[in-house]
Amino acid sequence: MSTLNPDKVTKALETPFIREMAEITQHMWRNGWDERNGGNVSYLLDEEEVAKYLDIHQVIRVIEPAFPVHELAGKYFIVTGSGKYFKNVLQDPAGNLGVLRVTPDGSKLELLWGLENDAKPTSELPSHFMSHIERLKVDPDHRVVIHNHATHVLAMTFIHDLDEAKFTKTLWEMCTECIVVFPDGIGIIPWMVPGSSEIGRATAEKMKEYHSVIWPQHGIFGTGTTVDEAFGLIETIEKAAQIYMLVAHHEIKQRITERELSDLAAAFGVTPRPGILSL
Ligand code: 2HA
Ligand code: ZN
Repeated sequence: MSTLNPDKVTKALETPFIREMAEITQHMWRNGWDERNGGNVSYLLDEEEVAKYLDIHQVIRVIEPAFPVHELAGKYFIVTGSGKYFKNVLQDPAGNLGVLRVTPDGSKLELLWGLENDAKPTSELPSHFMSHIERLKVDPDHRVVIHNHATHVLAMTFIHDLDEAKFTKTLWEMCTECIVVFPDGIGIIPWMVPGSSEIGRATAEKMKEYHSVIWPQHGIFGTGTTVDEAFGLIETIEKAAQIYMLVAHHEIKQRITERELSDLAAAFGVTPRPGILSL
């Protein structure tokens, strides 16, 4: 690693979206969800917000994405770097994160800040970009995609049926707040090679209907309108999966019933995805 200039790091961390990225990646690493270079984050930014802190007319270099992203033309993102460790983001934001703008024709990415020493954007950029495209169609306020290797979610994919309805119902049953936090349930794709456009397409297909998608024996994608929301969603799913892994091999003496899940949803004004509760 190059020698770090403490003033440069401090200045970078004064930029709200850089600080948010540095803090959230640190949280996830401390949770044990992002060993080595595991995990990646992308966050759609407003041009005005970026222009407050960075010179948006100064393109550092041009990066070729795996495929053109016309739907995201002109949009700004802050993303984690390929092969970078979440553990290190806070101490070296510019080496581990980058701010990118998609060119007007959607064919290239312009680097405006960070990704120093010729670093590249996350290897999962196809999944992130395709997920942003689909989530934005459903919710214009959508902003954030987070991928990590949440431990108990991953563990659960070894021992639980991967049917989305069954998986979702089990998670809803684990903690009272779950049905309120993710009434739309959880999407699950088959095991696939990561980093590819194929896994990106499969993930994004699920994002048409779900805020969160599980990659069996790998990890989870969570989305939201803010970093807190996307992270909070993953945290809640991970907590439910943890409870499942704690109780799965024990005799269950009582549980939240379907009637109670229904009552809960009604009390909090959410509509559970149809086809999961049999009431
Ligand atoms: O290496 O998590 O899915 C980053 C990843 C790949
Ligand atoms: Zn991963």
